[in-house]
Amino acid sequence: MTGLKAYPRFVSIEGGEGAGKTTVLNALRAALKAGGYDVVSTREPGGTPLAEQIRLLLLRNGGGRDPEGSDELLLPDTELLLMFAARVQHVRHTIVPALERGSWVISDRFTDSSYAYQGGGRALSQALIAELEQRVVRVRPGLTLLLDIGVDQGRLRARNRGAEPDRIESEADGFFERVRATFLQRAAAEPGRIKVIDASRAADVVAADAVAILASWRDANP
Ligand code: Z5A
Repeated sequence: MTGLKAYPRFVSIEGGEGAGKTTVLNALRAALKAGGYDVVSTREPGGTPLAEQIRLLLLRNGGGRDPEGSDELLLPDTELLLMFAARVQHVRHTIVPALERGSWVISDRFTDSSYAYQGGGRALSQALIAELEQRVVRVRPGLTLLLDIGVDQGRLRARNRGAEPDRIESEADGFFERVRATFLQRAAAEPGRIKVIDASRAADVVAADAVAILASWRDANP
């Protein structure tokens, strides 16, 4: 991981669909605030006005085609570059300024999602993703919580929410199996940073685990 600056107060939450990232993010935020810390919670793709516009482009569902009516497909390489374009805006305008002020930053997804979805799911080059990470992102979280859940269970939870699936959520199960496998490979390769949490359990149990991991991380990185 040469060339990447790790910020101890930068925490990302990763996982597949329906893993419960939103619930965990709220619990971490509440725990830090109760300890008197300033917290910025944010998400990817998104986190700045421009990056949120890029998110709309990435997630709108036309079966991969332009919903304005043309038959132009959003290509996998375009998806990757748009994810990184949004991330650069997010890092420079939101994340690094907050960290430099001394705040904690909790992000719902960060670069590990690009390795998992574009690298694993779409089978794009992991080396290219690493190059983009090193050259344009240049930062990484000190701590990443990976909420791991079986694809069927996660998709069922997401479906039960009742919202229309977005463009990426409309992918087949095999895509999400590759995403999950890539997240787990990354966790095995970086056990010091990426902590795996069994997200198949009840929401309060998962949140309590996440808060406990954050508390010991915070105590070790005051
Ligand atoms: N993406 C990418 O491809 N490349 C990248 O680099 C980045 C992102 C950064 C948008 O992300 C998409 O962008 C995403 C990856 C891609 N596409 N997909 N798929 P997102 O994070 O906004 O979308 P998401 O992963 O689909 O979010 P989600 O389904 O909302 O997941 P979640 O936030 O982890 O779940 P949740 O909203 O907290 O919970 C889902 C439901 O389950 C909800 O009704 C909860 O009440 C319920 N829930 C939560 N926890 C539990 C437990 N423990 N038990 C029972 N029920 C629960």
